[in-house]
Amino acid sequence: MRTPLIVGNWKMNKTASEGRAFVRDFQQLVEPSTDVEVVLAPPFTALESVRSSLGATSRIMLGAQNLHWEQQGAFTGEISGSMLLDLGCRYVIVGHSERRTLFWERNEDVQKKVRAALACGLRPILCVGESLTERETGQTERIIDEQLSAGLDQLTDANLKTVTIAYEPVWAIGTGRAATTVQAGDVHRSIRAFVANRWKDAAAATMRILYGGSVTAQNAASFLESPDIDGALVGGACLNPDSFAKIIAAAN
Ligand code: G2H
Repeated sequence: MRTPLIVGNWKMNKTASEGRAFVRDFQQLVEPSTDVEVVLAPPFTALESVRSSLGATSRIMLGAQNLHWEQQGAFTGEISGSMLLDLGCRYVIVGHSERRTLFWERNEDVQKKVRAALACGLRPILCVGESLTERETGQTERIIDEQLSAGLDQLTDANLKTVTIAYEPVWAIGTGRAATTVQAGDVHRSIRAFVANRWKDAAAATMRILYGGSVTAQNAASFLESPDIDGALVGGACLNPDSFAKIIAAAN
């Protein structure tokens, strides 16, 4: 009952013209399908070229990798949710571990960003995940509960319906060392239990929880077969149209 969602997080890769070339190749490989939702999340500077290359009737959606929590004002270098919405974004990634670790985003900041996204009609993809030390010292559940508590704080049932969670173990990101399906499945189940506990079983049953961290065309199917894994947040492997198309095919 949960439509799989595959998100390509381009990170700081591809210029606007490279984005255009990607879409041209990618659209030859991906059949429009109602069985899986696909989101491309290029850098801000390529959003417009990717949108216009996709065309108005494309089923492939646009997402951003970050937003500021204010709508406008003196915040040099920042981008607001309404600006992203105006560029055609439907989704926005919030609290990615690279934002948390390299740009010092705290749970409080992530909370404000989730609320800002929802306030302007964007669907947040809230990223959570533990570091290797946290996993090895048995803190995985506590860390993720803290990230979820902050990120989802005081959300109404209606708001929660538009939120997606992405579980990305920090030690699996860009390292080529993906979590096992058992490790990912365990955490996904505990995330769903967290949501069921704070809201309702129905909210937990409809919540999409993606796995991210070294997903490839080779390992995607094994993750997507797991009943609690509803899609993937893909980094490195989404930069190549062929490998990203294969990951989408695995979700179909
Ligand atoms: C995790 C993921 C995408 P990669 O950051 O968000 O990247 O697939 O390169 O590990």
